[in-house]
Amino acid sequence: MRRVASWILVGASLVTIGATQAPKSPDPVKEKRLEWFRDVKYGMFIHWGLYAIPAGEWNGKRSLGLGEWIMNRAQIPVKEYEKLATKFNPVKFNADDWVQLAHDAGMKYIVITSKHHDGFAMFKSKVSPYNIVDATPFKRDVLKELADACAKRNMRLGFYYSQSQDWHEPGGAGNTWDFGPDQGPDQKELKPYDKYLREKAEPQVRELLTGYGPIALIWFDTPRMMTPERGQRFADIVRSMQPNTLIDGRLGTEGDYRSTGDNVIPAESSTEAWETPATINDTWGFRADDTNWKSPGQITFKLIDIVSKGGNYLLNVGPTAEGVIPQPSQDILRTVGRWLKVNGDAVYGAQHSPFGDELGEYSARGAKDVRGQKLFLPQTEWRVTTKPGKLYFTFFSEPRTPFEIPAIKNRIRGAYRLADHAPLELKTESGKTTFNMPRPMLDPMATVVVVEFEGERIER
Ligand code: JFZ
Repeated sequence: MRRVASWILVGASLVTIGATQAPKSPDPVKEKRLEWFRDVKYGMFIHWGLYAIPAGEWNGKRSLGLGEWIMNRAQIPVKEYEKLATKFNPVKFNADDWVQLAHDAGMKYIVITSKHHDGFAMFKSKVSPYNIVDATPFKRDVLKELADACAKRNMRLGFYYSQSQDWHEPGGAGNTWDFGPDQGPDQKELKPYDKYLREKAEPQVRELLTGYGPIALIWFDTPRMMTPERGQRFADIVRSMQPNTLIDGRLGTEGDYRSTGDNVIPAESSTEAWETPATINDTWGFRADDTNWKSPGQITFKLIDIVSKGGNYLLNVGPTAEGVIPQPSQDILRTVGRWLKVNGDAVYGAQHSPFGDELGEYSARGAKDVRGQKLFLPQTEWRVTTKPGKLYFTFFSEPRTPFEIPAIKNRIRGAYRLADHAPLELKTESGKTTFNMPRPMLDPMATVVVVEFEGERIER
């Protein structure tokens, strides 16, 4: 077994994420569970909780970092932070609108925070009164409303659940300012961590798998102190209650797919199922001051880049305390959605590139990146995805010279532009096939050319 661990600074603390990659033969039950996940490619992440009220500011002072980490960054005592619940009243929340947005955006699944590190449940819970129904004036179970809205539109729904960090509970990991240091590695109980797991986290995961219909996946996160045994208890709950529910790569024991680091897109393809969780600006939970939006063009590139490497893109929005997804996020997502309506064949159900040279190359001078790994110099001119008998070349800029299709053994049958099915003339000379892109490119964001070949798969 190879253990891939990446370290990253989150807030003020060091977190480790491990994903175990076992080079064993694929488990057919797991592959069956993963079928839909491998096809959908693009999902909406939603980080929503009490932290949307301070929105990056505490006691009139800007608190830097991720919006949902404010309790930790500003070391807000539980007794203080709890008061936010009495003010949480997102009267503009409308589950149907959110699902409609995901649909318009071309996203095929939604993952929402059911409980983030702050410990506040965004659903009715019998095991802790610290939840949206029992502790807020709003009193509505937003997860239930979202589950109903998703069911109506055939949108798959998954729940993020912070299994280890819970800053509200003395036993949960992470709250050192109220409760002192976490349980040490010597396993001497400094804090009643297992009591928290058994009395809050595990029963809440059971609740999530009971009252909300079929759950597409549970997105566990930051597995501090998650020994394989502790992780397995969660896996057993999920498997026994909803055997089709996927487990992400951050439980602390083997899940169904690999989660990359936040906003990290791997340099190369992988046939293993994987997902990049990513922000649309620089925060997950809403911050009033973060307007560093990625453009629709950047998002389209990242999506195609990810799909051409065999992964999924889980792109986040952070709704406000009123229950509104920020307008810039909506506009950006809908612009990408309009592109996908025309060009979605290159994405949904498509597989990774049969080539690879187009992605870029490692620095020949042996340079290292910030993580100390070999520096990869990406190329961004084009990407390719594939389906049986078809290659989808997506161009992000106009190739200056005739475009040369990488050498394949299959006979090429023809080529056309996906958006309008306009045929493209192919030239074959001494075994090399080229075409000229029509100018100007039809779409300033990206233009897809479909090349049809004989046979199902590319032979090289
Ligand atoms: C975690 C959370 O702490 C954060 O608030 C957010 O919910 C995000 C999606 O997940 O942060 C992480 C977890 C793992 C890595 C980076 C940030 N990682 O593996 O690089």
